[in-house]
Amino acid sequence: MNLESKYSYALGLALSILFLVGSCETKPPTDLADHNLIPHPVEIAGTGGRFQLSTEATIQISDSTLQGVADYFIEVQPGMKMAMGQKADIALSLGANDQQLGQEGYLMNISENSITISANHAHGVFHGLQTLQQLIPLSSDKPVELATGTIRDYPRYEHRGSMLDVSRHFFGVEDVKRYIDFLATYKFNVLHLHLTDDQGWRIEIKSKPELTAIGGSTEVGGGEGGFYTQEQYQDIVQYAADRFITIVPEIDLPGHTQAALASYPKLNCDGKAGELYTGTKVGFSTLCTDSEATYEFVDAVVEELAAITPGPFIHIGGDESHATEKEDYIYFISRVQQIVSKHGKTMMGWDEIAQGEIEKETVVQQWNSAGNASKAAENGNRIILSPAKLTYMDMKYDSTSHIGYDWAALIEVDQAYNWDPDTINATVPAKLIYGIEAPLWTETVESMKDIEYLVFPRLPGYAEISWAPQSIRNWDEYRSRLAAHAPRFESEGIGFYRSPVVNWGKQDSIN
Ligand code: TNX
Repeated sequence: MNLESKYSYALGLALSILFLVGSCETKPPTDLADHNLIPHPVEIAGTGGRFQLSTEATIQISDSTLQGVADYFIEVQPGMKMAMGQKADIALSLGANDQQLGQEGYLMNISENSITISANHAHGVFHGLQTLQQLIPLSSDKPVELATGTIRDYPRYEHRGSMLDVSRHFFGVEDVKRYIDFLATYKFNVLHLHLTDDQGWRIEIKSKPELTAIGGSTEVGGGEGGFYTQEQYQDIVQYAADRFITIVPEIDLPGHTQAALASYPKLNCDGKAGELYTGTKVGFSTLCTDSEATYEFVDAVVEELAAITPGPFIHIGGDESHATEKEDYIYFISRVQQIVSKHGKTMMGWDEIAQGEIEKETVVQQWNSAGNASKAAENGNRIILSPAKLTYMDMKYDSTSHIGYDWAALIEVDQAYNWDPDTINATVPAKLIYGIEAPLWTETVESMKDIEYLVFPRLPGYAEISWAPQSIRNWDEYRSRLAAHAPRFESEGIGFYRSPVVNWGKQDSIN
């Protein structure tokens, strides 16, 4: 090589490095299979071509029931518009003719001419659009090229949820909506709202106004608390439904009830109102289980809550009732079971409820006791897995986390991801695992910023556990996809925890 060609070689190399670095920022992968999708799709294959998506792309729907999902997509991808004519860049349709997709799965085909998403139900099309949104580079004000290929995708579990405790610290409607948006992006379909606890009653019950007037007036630390009017709750329910997310409301009984006991004297066995509580202890309060006034109260609450909850479930808590005698507890749960059924809903409860007689339809949420879950499984109940050691997002990541607890475990991002629901309980058959829920308890969580810090980046991992087949999950591969989501978190203003187990600097696409 002479000097001149050495120079031009070096210049060429420098230019191509520059180009490569630049292209990392602006171009999606050239092979669809090199995507950074979370959750990972069941089947994905590149076909080697390119599709150019213009900034003024048009969307077409085959069926008016898809209007809502198309509108939602247009809202989050400004610049797109509905196609009036025959030809569209993105075509959404029902009638995928693939039973295995169920209600929630979808097929996507990105060809050189167009993108099609088809499904059996609008919910599946919605999921396809969530996938597409992750494939489109951020803030794409120029036309973008997408790799061509096909995706066939459907969830592992029917119930994919997160729980938000709005009792220990109250979070307003806008915060809850932001949380719902987080869930929708990652294809969750349930938000479990922990609406009542010792420190606060957060849902208006019109026939029991003191519950919110007194019981809603404070929170952990003595702040002013708050509550949702029924109209606000219904607004949350609708916002969630627009994103195919079902709200599961929880009224925690018979323990975790100090806010109610402070509001209505007759709920106490001695007939005297309890004191409001703003500390963080658990297990000290109980409704009076042998008084009929208690069951009239529960009936009134469940009746109003059922009337404003379109989803099938009412969660009645049932955890940590250490102040209730075991036989009283068992009697109480069976009475509450009847009340929930009478109002047309299916009961859910924390794993302790399995100690008594519960109906087969009841869903048991395992957080602590594998023994309770096994008993429920013997009875044929469906189980939701929320093992505290693995899924409690209020647990610290490591000893340096500035908020959170550590009583169950320190849960680093890899530990949160690296487990198989099928091996949690030797005695629970896989077919009874209804799904996964990652709870966020808020004793130490005071603001949206605190929520974001504990939830991100663990939440996308729980999404993948509940969606993707175990056989395609692998931490080392997942963590580079997770790193590639950092710019997305940033563009949403999400203050996430930059876990040292993820190589945030090494992003191989703009995702
Ligand atoms: C246990 S989990 C609780 C909650 C606390 C949480 C704190 C469960 C069913 N009960 O009341 O907020 O621990 O980590």
